[in-house]
Amino acid sequence: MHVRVVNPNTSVGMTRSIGIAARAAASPSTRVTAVNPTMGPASIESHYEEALAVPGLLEQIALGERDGVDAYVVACFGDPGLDAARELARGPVIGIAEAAFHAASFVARRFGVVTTLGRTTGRARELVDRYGFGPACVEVRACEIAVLELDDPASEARRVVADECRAVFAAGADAVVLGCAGMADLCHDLSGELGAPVVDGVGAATAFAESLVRLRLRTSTRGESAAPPRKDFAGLLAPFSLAGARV
Ligand code: 5HY
Repeated sequence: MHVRVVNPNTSVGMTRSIGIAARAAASPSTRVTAVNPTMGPASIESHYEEALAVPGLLEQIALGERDGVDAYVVACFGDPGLDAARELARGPVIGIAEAAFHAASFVARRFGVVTTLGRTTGRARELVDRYGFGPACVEVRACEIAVLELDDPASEARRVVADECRAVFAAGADAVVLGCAGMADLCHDLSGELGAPVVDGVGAATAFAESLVRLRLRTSTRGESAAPPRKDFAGLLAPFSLAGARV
């Protein structure tokens, strides 16, 4: 099978590390390709950047459909464009936040989230509630570290993330969800150091995507996830006009 992991921002270095995390979670027989759009923000840390990342994400989903991809991962913790991607894709589309919350709920009664900038905690809390994990989520904490700083070996990121994980456990959590695709490479070391589950959404989403394909489950073509109706798009978005229903 072929799982395509889409980093919706345009930072190639982050896409590379996301691909490494995804392949580590996938079966050896699964082909995992990690891509990012050629248009859009270098990182996603605001509603404005999230909104402007979605066209590039959807373009990558359309390209994946041409390539016969079996399932997709939206590798950004805000799960941007997830519902729209599900209208385009035949196979399953998994957001890393949704996947991480589910994975945490399978191994712990209560979990917390450690994310990047404080301004992103509102979206994280909103997704916790949207996906039905409000009662299970004891805290959402921010490291106040920029997404692209996570990739900088000279930064204090790893220490700060570990400190915030400890604070989440002190608040009563039994597991921690890492709130950024760029934290994926910290997951296993932190889990060992802290002696409790630390969940990375990239790996969780990749594993869930594989399982759904194995279960022969595809995104429904009914109701809200049916293909969008034909419609003209003007201006820069003219190429996003769709030919019609997906088969
Ligand atoms: C992410 N931004 O996973 C989110 C994290 C965040 O560019 N990739 C990004 O801070 O919301």
